[in-house]
Amino acid sequence: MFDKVLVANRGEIAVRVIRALREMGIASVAVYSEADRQSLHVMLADEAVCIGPAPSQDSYLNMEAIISAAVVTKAQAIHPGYGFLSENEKFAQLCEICGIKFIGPSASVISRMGNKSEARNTMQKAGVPVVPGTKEPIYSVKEGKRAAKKIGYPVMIKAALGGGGKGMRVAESEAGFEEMFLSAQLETRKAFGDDTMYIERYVKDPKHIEVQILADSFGNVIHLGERDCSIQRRHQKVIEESPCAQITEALRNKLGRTAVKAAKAVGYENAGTIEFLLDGSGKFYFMEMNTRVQVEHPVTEMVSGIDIIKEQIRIAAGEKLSFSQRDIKISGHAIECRINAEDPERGFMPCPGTIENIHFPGGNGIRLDTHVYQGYKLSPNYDSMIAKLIAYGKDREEAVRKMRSALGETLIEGISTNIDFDYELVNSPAFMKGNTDTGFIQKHFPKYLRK
Ligand code: MV4
Repeated sequence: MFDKVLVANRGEIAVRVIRALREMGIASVAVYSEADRQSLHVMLADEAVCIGPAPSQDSYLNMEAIISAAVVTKAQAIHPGYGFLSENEKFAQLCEICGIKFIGPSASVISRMGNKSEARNTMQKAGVPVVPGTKEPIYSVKEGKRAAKKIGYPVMIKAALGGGGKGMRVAESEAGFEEMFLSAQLETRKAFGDDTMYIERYVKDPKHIEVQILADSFGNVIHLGERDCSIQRRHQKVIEESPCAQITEALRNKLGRTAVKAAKAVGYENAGTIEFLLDGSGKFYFMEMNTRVQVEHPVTEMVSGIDIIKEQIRIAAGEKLSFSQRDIKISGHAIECRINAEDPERGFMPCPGTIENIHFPGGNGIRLDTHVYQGYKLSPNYDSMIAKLIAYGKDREEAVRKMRSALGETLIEGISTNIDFDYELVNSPAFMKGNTDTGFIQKHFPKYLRK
């Protein structure tokens, strides 16, 4: 096992990883930007190294500074968290070259899954279902139109290097294709310096279901069941839960087995997530593979009893998984609400400021992952998520009741947050029925999508 690990991240996930390291008896090294001197992850780590100015480009994305911090402090491994460098193949490669273990999959797997079109082809070859679509990269309107006609409208135009909704457009018919294709391609070129596109049949209002997998370096792969992350606002997840409320046990098992097959097909190592779209008729399709730990991993931890961060560290240290699929038992139900420093009255604009007063909820089955505290100053340089509230109950109804109670108890003064919005969603009849799909907010809360 490692003696010392560097955490190349900030915020709640850095705190989460540092706690896991401490519990495992491993020393932790935090890195921080000039804006984060007073951050909780800096205070909780055994050592901390300043890696640059506030802008992420100059600090949390500065590979050389982070590698240098690991070398100077003699850290043997780096945990990248999510976001920042977590899915950067060059960073994983740089770690490999410098003899520092990157806690995640190999650079080559990150790269192969980072190209969504290539990932699609790889999965199709492995027998994992994908939405009918193009195999060859598409660069022009002419090629695109020909492909779309074959697939059948409506189609979804996507960027090979896309993700999070960037470079993605729906074309309802051939008449609107050119405009949609060109705007998606322009967005892609600007964002990723690449204009490779692919096209799929459009699936209307699917559920976003993702399966958590763990793979060790001996080829053992298991899954920890699914999460329903359908409730999103402008491609930002708002509420996640596990298990999904509306699928059969047969479908659940099929999703799990398919995710394991997908991970094995790419020789995956460490924790990963396979994203699927599930349509109204129960058919599901591979979308993307996320080669990192996810924001919403706690809901899976609550229902499986497995500490995903600790497993990531054990796997990276070369340990075998200490359990098999048979040992995994999913019980109860967990729901997560993201708490963001943003103003629902102003189109969910991020609104940094100082947290003047804060009261965290608690009690049986309540978990709160956060890096903020009374007096904490939120920097405008980073993501607006300030906390994740997770409620665990013996069944979905109990989890919903606990979440409702815990949201009601939460008090954050000094900044605007989306807590009331979370409360409204959780209390809606549609949510209580488990009636989630990616059109949920559009359908039930259209006022929150205007502006
Ligand atoms: C789709 C789709 C419908 N049909 N692909 C959005 C981000 C990226 N991960 C994939 N996304 C979608 N791909 C086809 N062929 C609908 C979405 C989508 C979506 C997916 C998950 C969660 C929320 C979403 C909101 C809008 C669209």
